[in-house]
Amino acid sequence: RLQICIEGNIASGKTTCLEYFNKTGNIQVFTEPVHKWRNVRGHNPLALMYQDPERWGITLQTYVQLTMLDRHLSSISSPVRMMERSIFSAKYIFVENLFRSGKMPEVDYAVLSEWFDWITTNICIPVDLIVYLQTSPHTCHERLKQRCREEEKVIPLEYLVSIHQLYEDWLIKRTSFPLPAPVLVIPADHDLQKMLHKYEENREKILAASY
Ligand code: DCP
Repeated sequence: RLQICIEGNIASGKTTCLEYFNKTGNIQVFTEPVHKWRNVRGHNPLALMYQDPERWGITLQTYVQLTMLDRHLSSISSPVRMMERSIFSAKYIFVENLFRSGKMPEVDYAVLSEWFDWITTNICIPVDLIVYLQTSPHTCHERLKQRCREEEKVIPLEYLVSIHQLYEDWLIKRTSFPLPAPVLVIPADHDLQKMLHKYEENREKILAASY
């Protein structure tokens, strides 16, 4: 079975990419469990994190780690599965960003890291390919403004620049953290029509990773 993870900055177009592949053949697609992060037993840890990252960062990221693990391990019937982001980017990009920007206390970072290390040492999380939707932070900022998700209204351009830099260090420069799989880069600053065309172009290459 082939496991593909779609990675990219906030509003880089991951959902559109997954929707494209969802429509075209025998691929099981999992979008990000963001609805869970906005409502866990009536609480909204995503909103809380944006309001006060020092206090609520660990709360959101602990829950993200659980929901990602659940996604990675869920059983499927089709030969190919695709998911939005991964437990790896949750840790290497988002937790790392909170910590490095001084918005996560060192003890919270230590506890999350211990959890992450335990999980990745004791549980096999197979990933065969990472598809990186590479955007400029500027494009993402524009798309964010258009999309108007309530929680995300507070996201400044600098936040997207930091996330972008962490992604580039991890997937392009390869200087920060281990890569769980080979990386296919798709430039993703283009409009919807052109992006759909690009997914079509790369379709074979992406699915070929299974053979
Ligand atoms: N988020 C976070 N920590 C994580 C993962 C995500 O704080 N470990 C936040 C960032 C966004 C929200 O969750 O505010 C949704 O994440 P995505 O960017 O992955 O989802 P999008 O819907 O923005 O993806 P796209 O627009 O590319 O389809």
